Amino acid sequence: MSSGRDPLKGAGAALIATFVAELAALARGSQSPVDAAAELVIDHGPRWSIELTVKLLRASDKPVIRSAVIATVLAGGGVLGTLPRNRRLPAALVAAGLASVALRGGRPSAPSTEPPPGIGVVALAATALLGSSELRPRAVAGLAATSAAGLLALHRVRRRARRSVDDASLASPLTVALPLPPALDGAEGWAGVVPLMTPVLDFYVTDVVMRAPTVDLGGWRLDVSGDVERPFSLDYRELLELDLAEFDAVMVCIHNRVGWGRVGNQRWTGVPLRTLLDRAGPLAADSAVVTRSVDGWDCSIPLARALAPEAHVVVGMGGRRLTTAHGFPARVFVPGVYGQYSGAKWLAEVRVQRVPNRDYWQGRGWSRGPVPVRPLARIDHVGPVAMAPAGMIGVAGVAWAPPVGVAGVEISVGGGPWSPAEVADHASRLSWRRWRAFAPAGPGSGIRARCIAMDGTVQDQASRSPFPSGASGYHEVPVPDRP
Ligand SMILES: Nc1nc2c(c(=O)[nH]1)N[C@H]1C(S)=C(S)[C@@H](COP(=O)(O)O)O[C@H]1N2
Ligand SMILES: [Mo]
Repeated sequence: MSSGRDPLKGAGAALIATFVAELAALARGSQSPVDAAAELVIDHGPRWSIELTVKLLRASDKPVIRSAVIATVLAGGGVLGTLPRNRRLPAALVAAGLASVALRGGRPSAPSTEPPPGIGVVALAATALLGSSELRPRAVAGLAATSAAGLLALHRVRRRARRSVDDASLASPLTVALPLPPALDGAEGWAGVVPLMTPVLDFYVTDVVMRAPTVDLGGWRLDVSGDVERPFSLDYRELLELDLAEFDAVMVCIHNRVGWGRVGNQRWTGVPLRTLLDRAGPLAADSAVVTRSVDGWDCSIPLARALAPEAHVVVGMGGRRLTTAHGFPARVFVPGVYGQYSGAKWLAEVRVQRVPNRDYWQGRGWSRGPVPVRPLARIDHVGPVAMAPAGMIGVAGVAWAPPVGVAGVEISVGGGPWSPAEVADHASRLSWRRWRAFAPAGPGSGIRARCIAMDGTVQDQASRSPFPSGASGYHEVPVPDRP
């Protein structure tokens, strides 16, 4: 008969098993099994659950998914603990077998990141044995507490590996033959505007990996291949020896809601994608260019778009090497299309394909790409500013319309007529443009802003959520009662 304490004992044993599995994975230099399970959830979870997670948690979705995986393992252990003792081991082996198969069938990742086969089996068998043994609950509790501490320590070890790559990146300036003039737009002293260049460490991060891969430069190569005359590959040094250039551009995630910050502006360093494609010689003009990362994530753009001057293989951000979160050592970035259509971070391959590719996000119901970025204005500040005329408050924000650029921004107070805002200089049409205006202070009214693109397009007023082709509608912010 199972005693009332056995579910707890089972959960404790599951925690111990998780620690053992994580330890073995780290020793083998492979991916964390917990992370592999979390990525299975990301890859195969229903779309609404992923969208809800992104919506509710914004930036902290990954730790929450990871905690949910661990909670599920603990609950599983608890359930095993309630089984009659002689059933626990077979049940655990079946669960472990299923888990190992599932984890192995994950992303077509680089071999070194695959979770080790069989680790789940060993770990869960250990769980079952512990759970069914005559070990005193106290002893299990002690071991479980040690395992919890051990899991945290392992998490830190993995994080430290990433930090050391990032520290090296941030300390490595990239030199280009023709640097751009300093990024100034005349809005430096404006109250309430966000920086023209989003600081690298504040720049939004969107990806489907639980941890950014730490690519070892010694073994890294970029393959340019597929339906081309002369496939070739480059190592990091050879890539940096190509003609690097700087460009300023805004990157927008299609998950960005109106008024949100899944968008950032930066000065990027890279080599035109065209340089690589011309060298390889695509066989057919109607091909697609698929960019694939070291962990198998992919997206594709039509060849014509990949040959456009703004399309780049990017190696730097803010004048430094890329950090791991943003795709070290290289990524593809095509300004003007949403991030998920633009290119892979942790780039491994640029492949020209005549047959269409089924991109990662396309497989999840999003619009077939490449979806162009919708012109949008965002209000970042409404409030009193020095020099405001009597009864007026200051409004400030950014607007973007890549690749054509922002011609102007207009604001409307309380649903009234649109009036032009003052816009800062627009050094690059790919970049976002800062703006400011004065508005009469008054209770009960909202301020709206809209972007007018250089090609005359006026920001779409229809309110849309991000799925399936990007959010639209006006950003509206209430006016404070008093100036
Ligand atoms: N390898 C890889 N590249 C990727 C993604 C990803 O999940 N994996 N996400 C894409 C998406 S959806 C966006 S919006 C941008 C985000 O780049 P950032 O994290 O540097 O802001 O990267 C794109 N490239
Ligand atoms: Mo994105």
